[in-house]
Amino acid sequence: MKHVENLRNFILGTDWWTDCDDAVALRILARAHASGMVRLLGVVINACMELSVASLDAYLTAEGLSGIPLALDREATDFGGNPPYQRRLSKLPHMRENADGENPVTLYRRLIVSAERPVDILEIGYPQALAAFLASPADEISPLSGVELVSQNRSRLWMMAGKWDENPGRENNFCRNIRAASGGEAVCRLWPGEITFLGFEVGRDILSGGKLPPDDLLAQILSDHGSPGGRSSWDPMLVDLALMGDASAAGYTCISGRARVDARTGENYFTPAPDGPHRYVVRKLSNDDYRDRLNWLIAPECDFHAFYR
Ligand SMILES: [Ca+2]
Repeated sequence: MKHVENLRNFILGTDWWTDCDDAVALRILARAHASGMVRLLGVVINACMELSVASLDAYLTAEGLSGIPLALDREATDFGGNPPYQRRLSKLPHMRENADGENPVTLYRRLIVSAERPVDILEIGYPQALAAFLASPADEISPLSGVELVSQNRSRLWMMAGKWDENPGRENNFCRNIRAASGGEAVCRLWPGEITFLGFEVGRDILSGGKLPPDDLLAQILSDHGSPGGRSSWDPMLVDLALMGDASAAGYTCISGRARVDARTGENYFTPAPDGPHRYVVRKLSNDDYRDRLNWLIAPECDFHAFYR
């Protein structure tokens, strides 16, 4: 285990919406937190349905993370679709409902101001709440703007979004609606440091979660989603990449440059440049290598410390 003073701090943004790979990703993060490898400071839900906080609070509680600060973007009700696994989760023990969810901008500002170390921001959902934080002005929490807080903290951003093997590319987290597109444009323009993107093309063909025992809660979520044999691994691959903290060690090469998102369409563009602030990852291992790694990380018998040592 890494020494406690070297603990990395994470804040996760998740849509917790119609896809189930967020739940796979959260299991890995919960284990990283429980094992003392990182400190998960809080979670921002950036798509809102009536059971958003109740279902996520119940899942986090079941995964050993009760009481973690939770925020909810209550305005983000327009993504469409029918979230398939939240109702069953909301019947499990939990303490909080939507009314208890903090304002996302307040949560980002509060947690980053009080962090004593750089905070890694992980985003596996829609980017508008993160964009609103970046654009936030001075307030009673801090005299600094959101952008200034990120600069001062030296935060890094890891983001599952975009499709980078095409230019322009189209992917759900940027393209779902105008809220997602304008948020994506703002994050790419305003974020004052490094951004590492993991795109649609990276996770699509890696199906994880199909080897879980049937009585595992995560297996139930995958089944409720209609993916009992495993689901594309966009979000868990992003979390694993951020936990490794090093793209090469996590099994990727990187293309550096500058990313841009069209605020109206959500299409993403990339201009390569060796010294650019943005990069996207490209797989360098076989599909089976990534799948087996993720399946092990979520398995009941996984020795988490041994894996990330
Ligand atoms: Ca997601």
